[in-house]
Amino acid sequence: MASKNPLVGVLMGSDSDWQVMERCVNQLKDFGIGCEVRVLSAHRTPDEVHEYASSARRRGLKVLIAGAGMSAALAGVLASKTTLPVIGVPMASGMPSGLDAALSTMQMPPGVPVACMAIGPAGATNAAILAAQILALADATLAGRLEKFKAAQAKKVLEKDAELQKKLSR
Ligand code: RP5
Repeated sequence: MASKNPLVGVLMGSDSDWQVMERCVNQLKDFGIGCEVRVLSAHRTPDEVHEYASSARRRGLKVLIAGAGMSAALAGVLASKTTLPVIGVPMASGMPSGLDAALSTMQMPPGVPVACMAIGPAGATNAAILAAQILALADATLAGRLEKFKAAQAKKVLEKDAELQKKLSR
């Protein structure tokens, strides 16, 4: 799957990660950000991962997002072969908590940074928002969409608060 001019590459280590990573892709779409989506594994298809990361900047991509579980190496291996910002999303597909993947994603050695998100669905959504915020540094229209997103999010919480206050005062 690929948009016409993808700015974000969304990768996942297995198609079993798609159910969670779909949230990331949907959030990018909501912001109007073109992306391409691939299943590539740092352990099972290392050559393809290297090739993807090495060519990503040349092909016009600006941010890479990698979802992976268990001994999650995908984000780190991408980061080792590109100067683009890499965002990692740990999947809870190994240890029930996903702690294995979270540690693998966040414990990168100095010199090879990966921005590690929360485990699972929250991380998948946040990866898209962080990618949007990076792209918005040079895109005022996108920055405006992010402002609206944050305002709508705050409005929802305040509405819930008002509802709860009403219930409690009965
Ligand atoms: C990781 O191993 C993948 O990212 C996935 O989360 C996990 C399990 O993969 P499958 O055995 O379901 O293909 O590399």
